[in-house]
Amino acid sequence: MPQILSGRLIAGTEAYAIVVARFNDLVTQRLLDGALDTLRRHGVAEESITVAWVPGSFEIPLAAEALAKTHKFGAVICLGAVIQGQTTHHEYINHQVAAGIMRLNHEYGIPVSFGVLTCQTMEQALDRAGGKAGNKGHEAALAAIEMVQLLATITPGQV
Ligand code: INI
Repeated sequence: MPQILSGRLIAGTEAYAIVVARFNDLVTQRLLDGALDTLRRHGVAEESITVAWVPGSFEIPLAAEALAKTHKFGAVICLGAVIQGQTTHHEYINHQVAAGIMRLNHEYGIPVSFGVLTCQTMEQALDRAGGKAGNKGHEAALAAIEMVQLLATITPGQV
């Protein structure tokens, strides 16, 4: 029989940090609401949640790193909404934010989840922030909980 490891979706006592970008806050406030609702529903205590607002998605990795560095959090959830404009500006933001967030996962060994929308239109973004395509804030929070629980099962001597 193989040993099957998977993270339960019941939060433990770990604290969670959320970094959320103010740019396009019509969308990001909804992502934040989705993430908070998910954390609460899965058992994270109110006092175990910290929310940090940053100006735009480009600033997310720096704030997430500062939070990870405190070693107070089991995971950091990153939320933003990059919407394509008339130039290629969004491409630079998207790539750097995704790479920055991935780097933090490896550097700090905690889940730093990617709830940053990369959309062509505001309509697409709203669809993914509680509209007809779900809520990516919810997904990012759920992924963070699952990964915290999974990593807790992967300890030397247990696997
Ligand atoms: N930031 C976003 O979060 N979403 C966007 O769509 C966006 N656009 O399109 O410009 C955006 N720009 C701001 C950027 O994240 C930084 O805050 C800014 O460049 C200052 O560093």
